[in-house]
Amino acid sequence: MSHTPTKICVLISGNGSNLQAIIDEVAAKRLNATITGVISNRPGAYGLERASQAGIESVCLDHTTFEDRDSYDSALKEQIEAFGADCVVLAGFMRILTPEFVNHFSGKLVNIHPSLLPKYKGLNTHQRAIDNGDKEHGVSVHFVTPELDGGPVIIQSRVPVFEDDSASDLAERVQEQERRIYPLVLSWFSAGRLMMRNNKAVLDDQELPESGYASE
Ligand code: NHR
Ligand code: GAR
Repeated sequence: MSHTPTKICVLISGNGSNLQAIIDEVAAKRLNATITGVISNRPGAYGLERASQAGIESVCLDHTTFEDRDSYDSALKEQIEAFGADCVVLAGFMRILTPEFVNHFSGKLVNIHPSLLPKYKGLNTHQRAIDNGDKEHGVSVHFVTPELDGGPVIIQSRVPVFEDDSASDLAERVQEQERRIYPLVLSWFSAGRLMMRNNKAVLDDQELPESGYASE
């Protein structure tokens, strides 16, 4: 069955390697979607350059030029609506979003977080995994809810932590997995197979377990 392409709006703050992975999957026709716009909260984010290279509209909404979180988030909401999005993808987006914003896009808003949630919510996850002597680390894609990094997990991918890893070694290993799983999740979403119901992630009408889809 074919569907109309899902309209995706991607929110970034930096490099945009996840954005690039999504751009590439759309270009390869493995993801039935259109990226209608990219928004960065940071001027000079390299992801803005990637968007322009791919001919995608992009906007910088610099949070430092807004009075408070409410006014920032309402500008963000208007810009997303102007792009006409069915799905809002946080891809290295570094601003906490207000409950009003999150609830408005409930079920359409996803994030990729660099840890095996519920471990290491928040920032500096790679260094925290190393400092705790973890043998395993990874990444989670989850629906965004008002609870920071607390929304239902859709999928996780695990990587080993080696003895002499630096945080950037580990980040690189994790990001290799990110580029695999984020487009996969978006392909489920665009096929109408993935939704959030009663604060659970549901794939093909089945509630996913706490750690999300069991890949391998
Ligand atoms: N907003 C809500 N309501 N819920 C979530 O689950 C969210 C969210 C906004 C962003 C991404 C998240 C991550 O994957 C995310 C999930 C930023 C911070 C943060 O502390 C924490 C978690 C995440 C993103 N940001 C600081 C702030 O004051 C700014 C830090 C900076 O600019 O470097 O917003 O990790
Ligand atoms: C990714 O590793 C993502 O998991 C992480 O930032 C990186 C962004 O990379 N996200 C967060 O830490 C969110 N707070 P990218 O800009 O190259 O996609």
